[in-house]
Amino acid sequence: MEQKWWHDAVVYQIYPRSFLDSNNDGIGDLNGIISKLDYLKLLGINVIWLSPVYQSPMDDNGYDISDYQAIAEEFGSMEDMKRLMDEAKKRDIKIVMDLVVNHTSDEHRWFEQARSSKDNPYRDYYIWRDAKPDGSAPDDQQSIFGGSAWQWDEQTEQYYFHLFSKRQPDLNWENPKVQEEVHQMMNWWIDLGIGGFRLDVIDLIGKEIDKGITGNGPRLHSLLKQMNQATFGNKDLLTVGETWGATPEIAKLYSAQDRDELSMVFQFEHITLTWENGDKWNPIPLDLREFKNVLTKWQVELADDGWNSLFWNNHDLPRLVSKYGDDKKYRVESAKMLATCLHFLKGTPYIYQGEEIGMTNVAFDTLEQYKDIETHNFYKVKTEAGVTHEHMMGAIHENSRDNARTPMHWDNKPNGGFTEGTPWIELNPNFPEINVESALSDPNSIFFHYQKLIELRKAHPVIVYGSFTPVFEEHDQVFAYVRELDGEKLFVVCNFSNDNLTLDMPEQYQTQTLDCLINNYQTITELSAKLELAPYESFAVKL
Ligand code: TEU
Ligand code: CA
Repeated sequence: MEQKWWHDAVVYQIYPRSFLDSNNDGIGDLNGIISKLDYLKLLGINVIWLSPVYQSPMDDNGYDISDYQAIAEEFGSMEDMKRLMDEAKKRDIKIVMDLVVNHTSDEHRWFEQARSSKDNPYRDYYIWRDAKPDGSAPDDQQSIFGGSAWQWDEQTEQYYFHLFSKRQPDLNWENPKVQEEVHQMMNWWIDLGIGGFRLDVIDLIGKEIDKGITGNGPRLHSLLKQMNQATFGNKDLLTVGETWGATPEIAKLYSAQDRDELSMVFQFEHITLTWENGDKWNPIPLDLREFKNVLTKWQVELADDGWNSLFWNNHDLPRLVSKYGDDKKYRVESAKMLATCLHFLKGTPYIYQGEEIGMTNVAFDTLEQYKDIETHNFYKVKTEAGVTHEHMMGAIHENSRDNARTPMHWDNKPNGGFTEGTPWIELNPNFPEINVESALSDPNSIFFHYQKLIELRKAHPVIVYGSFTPVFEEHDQVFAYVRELDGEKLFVVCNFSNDNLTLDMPEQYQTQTLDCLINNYQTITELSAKLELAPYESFAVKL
């Protein structure tokens, strides 16, 4: 496998709205990010994935773009954006832009043109169909945000298609003009000096509407090859596709080196294990055996071909320590364990803002305190279908996207130092205990654990390129594995439970000479016949 700069990189995702507000209007902004680049440098990351900062009416917090080549006023200006890129570059940090091209905002000038008349040259940039004879929608395809995927347009008397909110009309990727416009826009950003793209719901662009195929459509990979050739192909950028429907086989189509499509994709198989039948509003407990099987499968299947993205959470998902750890008694231990578990796997790790200080899910009392469009749409859809308010509030507490979107905790001052104004969404009330200032003043904090993990990845090629072999495969509470490269062998053990455990250690791993790389309780000095593990204990040792 040809080595790439992003193989040993660690990416940090910023959700700008919730990161840091520099002008006290209650909304995070680009100047806020610039003022924290030294903090990110201290953490050690190489790349920032910036959630959308483009001009947008903010129906979906910027994932509804009305101008791809302008910055939303509330986030700053194009000058600020250029300054962010310059300042990041000085610190060897690259900026990966979020590319949302499955759809635009209904305020994008292409859509304004398209909806103005049936024969407008932009009409075909979007997907229009006639009503059925009885006036109803062309078919019963559903939006991912709930309700029909078809919206009636009064003026031109046709329906248009939207897989997300009705203010996010889907682009028609069958139209070569759409492809060209998007490629031009991408090249404009590449020329500005960005480090790559995170491609939002990219597996939807090959859709065949009339056959009801949305994900993994027949033209998807040829579209990506064309995009690659027309834009980032020979530019050595990091490109990561968001692909909810990827299996390892599909992931290799995107990311195998001879395919010339993307660097890597985000797969969600490990995430949806806690959703009953794929429904996040029916959360179910984590089955660690299943979780291990999924992660092991991805490690094994992409061992020689393709590349994994490694993540536990993002701006759409609950906080990792609440979902997979213990966000109360063992918050610090379990946050470190989860970090160790992920950062010793093969692939490129992603850290979501606040993860590095162990931020937790929030549980607002009322629906009104939530701001997310998906949360509100599904509350309505589900309660109208008979689901109780109590059930929905429980599901929202577990899985609402706003768990990830409450503002970053910088210190214990009012609003956690995020803003001196009124924050656009309330803070998690635990900010006085969990914040950056206190993390930086404690050498044993979660923050410094992440810093060490990032350093270790740079220092040990075995973490980046080594083989992966699971250990204790049948165990219900422990995820353990060995990584090996050119005679260097690492052994990683993670207790995912709050129990004290005793395991029988296979003879081959018993040793009195080892080097403990990282741990979250005592330093490991030897491995004997019995392995005693404290709640959420984890370590990585070099055998
Ligand atoms: O997410 C795609 C997507 O499918 C999610 O909406 C997902 O179904 C849900 O949030 C799971 O919790 C991407 C972006 O990451 C998301 O923020 C956008 O809202 C969406 O696309 C539309 O652009
Ligand atoms: Ca602001």
